[in-house]
Amino acid sequence: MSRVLVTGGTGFVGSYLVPYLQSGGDDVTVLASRSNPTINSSVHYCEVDIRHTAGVRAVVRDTAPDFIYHLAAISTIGTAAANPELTYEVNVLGAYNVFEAAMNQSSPVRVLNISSSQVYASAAKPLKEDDLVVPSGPYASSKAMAEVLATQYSEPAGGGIITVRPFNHTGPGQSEDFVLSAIAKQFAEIEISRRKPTLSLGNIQVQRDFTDVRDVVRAYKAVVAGGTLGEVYNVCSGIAISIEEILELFQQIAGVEVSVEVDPNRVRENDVPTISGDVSKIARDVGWRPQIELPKTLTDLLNHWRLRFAGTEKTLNAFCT
Ligand code: A2R
Repeated sequence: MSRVLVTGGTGFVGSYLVPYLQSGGDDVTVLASRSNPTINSSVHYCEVDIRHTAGVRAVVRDTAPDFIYHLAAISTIGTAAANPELTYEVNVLGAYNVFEAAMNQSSPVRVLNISSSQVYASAAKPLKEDDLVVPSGPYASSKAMAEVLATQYSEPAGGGIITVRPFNHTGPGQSEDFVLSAIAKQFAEIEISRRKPTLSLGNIQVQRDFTDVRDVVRAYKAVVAGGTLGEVYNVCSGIAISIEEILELFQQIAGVEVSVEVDPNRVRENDVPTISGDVSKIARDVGWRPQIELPKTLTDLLNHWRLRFAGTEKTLNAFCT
């Protein structure tokens, strides 16, 4: 059994990662600025702001973890753009606090640093880990800065930092700030006649690389177990699919035909037409590939919103459904 600290373990990804780690026998402690025991009552919670250097150090010292999954962050591009100062504090100073606390333990800890595909410069081909990093905006910049910080720590015996760059990921319970959850919600509203069969969306021609959050948390554990210290790994499917194609899939799953009206608030200026990742490094080094097909993810997303509207939302634990 390993002792594991998950920062940001109350968030969307954390609500999948924590039970997944527990199901493998790990003893999990969650650090977040507010506790949320409804997600999982068998977890130890530490309410600490990640920006609080001494608080983070105390949690790491008292928990003495073997591994830290550092998820805590301002996690959406929109919130980051509206709150740049907070974003740099949480995403950069927060990462610094975690790295420092981990590497100054008497037995240095292995840390998984969650970065983002957003750090890459756009390119018309699947992005590889050694492609150019040219972040744009506070979210991507803050993630790139945390990556640079991570490189400052050489491998203390047993410890060290590995970085992952997840591409778009989704699954039941994700906020409607994210496009696939927003679409699923609108389909569920159409089904109960809460909305006419017209979806309000941004640019549906853009192509993105989507992975199911349940595959993403498997990737994180696999990288912690078998990844090389100091390395960076993409977490992606390697498949670019347009929002328009995804709409087709949703229409088949729901058995509903919809039209689309463009919401100017959701259209991003200079939206990159295609973003996809190259999955070969993580597949080669740790043997991870996504297993969940997109139609299954979309069905589960839609069912989640259906249940919410029916007032019977289940406690999120995808591994028990
Ligand atoms: O602040 P809380 O209690 O709502 O917890 C959130 C935590 N967090 C913080 N924890 C401590 N001190 C802070 N100042 C602070 N600010 C945020 O980070 C929550 O548990 C987590 C963020 O969850 P979500 O917004 O749902 O993000 P998601 O999608 O789970 O993303 C996880 C990671 C992030 O590093 C993203 O940038 C990356 O994956 O894509």
